[in-house]
Amino acid sequence: MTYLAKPKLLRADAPRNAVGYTRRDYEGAISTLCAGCGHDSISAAVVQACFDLDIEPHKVAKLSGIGCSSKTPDYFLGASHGFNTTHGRMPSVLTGAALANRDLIYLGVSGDGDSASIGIAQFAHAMRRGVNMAYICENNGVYGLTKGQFSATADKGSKNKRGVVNSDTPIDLVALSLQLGATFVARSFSGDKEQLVPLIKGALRHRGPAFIDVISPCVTFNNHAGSTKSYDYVREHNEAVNRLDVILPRDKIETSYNPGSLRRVVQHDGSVLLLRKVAVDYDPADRVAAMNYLQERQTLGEIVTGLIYVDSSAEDMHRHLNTVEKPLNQLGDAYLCPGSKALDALNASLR
Ligand SMILES: Cc1ncc(C[n+]2csc(CCOP(=O)(O)OP(=O)(O)O)c2C)c(N)n1
Ligand code: SF4
Ligand SMILES: [Mg+2]
Repeated sequence: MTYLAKPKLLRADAPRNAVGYTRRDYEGAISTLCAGCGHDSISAAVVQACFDLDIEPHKVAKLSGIGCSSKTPDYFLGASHGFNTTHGRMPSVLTGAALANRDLIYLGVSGDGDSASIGIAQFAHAMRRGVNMAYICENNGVYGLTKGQFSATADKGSKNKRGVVNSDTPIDLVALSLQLGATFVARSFSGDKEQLVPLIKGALRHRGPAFIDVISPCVTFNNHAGSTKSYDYVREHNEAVNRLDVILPRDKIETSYNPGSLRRVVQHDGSVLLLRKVAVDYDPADRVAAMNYLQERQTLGEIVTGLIYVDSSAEDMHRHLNTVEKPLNQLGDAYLCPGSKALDALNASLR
């Protein structure tokens, strides 16, 4: 295995965030993906989001499955916890890690093959169980790593590089996550950093299952005319419903926008999602309306992007299961083994 480490040279005047880290501290190994792959832009957006949010790198656990997309956690947050699972199994491994230690920020990275084919059941259960995580699907409509077969998110009628037409109905992971109970749902484009970085920030600060579908062109196998996941196609059909800013509790909200075109959503941790409306009638707090809107726009051939749904008072898996707050590896013997009297009382309560 080749591991390409970045040189450690750092400018003395490199800007530092509130916890003393430079942007470099959030980077990882040098990417081995194809030059121009959308996935590399998503990695850069993750680096920017974590730097801006003043997250300490050791407070993050990044998990992925298998695919070019699932390789990317190696290219960012080099000082964070990481686990590259098997194909489609990121959600269950992440769920287990989150149950053992709820103190970390969980970031799951996956691809459309990893999430919508082999891992679709895992994806579904992580959403419906309310796992507290930011789940990013780097969606290029193909299995990039295994040389460009159509994935389950490829649009019906779209063409592969050799001109073969896809005849299967696509799975829309955004629509599915809404139906399954995700409480922060967004779609973006790897070529739109201005939209993507705040969405990742909002997802990382959200308590509950936050899902972001990022259309991320595969320049080697799916960037030709006839593909609906190419740079040109997505730029031409991208319909943003809103634009997001994330304001941390310590920051002052200063904006020059007309209040009528703004919506403020306060999350559990006090951070504020400031949504600048683009589609004036769009309400991101209405799950059913969001589902209808997606369907309507999809039939018109549009790709809806932005923050599609958010429930700022959502509950997560820890609340549902009443889990212990302390990480399991920090619980002492007295807590884990309360003695025979406690066991007798427990047994008696079950008789
Ligand atoms: C159990 C299993 N089945 C199949 C494969 C082969 N395989 C590796 S990656 C992949 C698809 C990856 O597609 P996607 O998640 O969309 O990632 P991309 O490479 O497009 O970013 C497949 C089918 C595997 N590694 N393991
Ligand atoms: S094959 Fe496609 S998805 Fe994989 S690195 Fe190359 S451009 Fe990216
Ligand atoms: Mg893919």
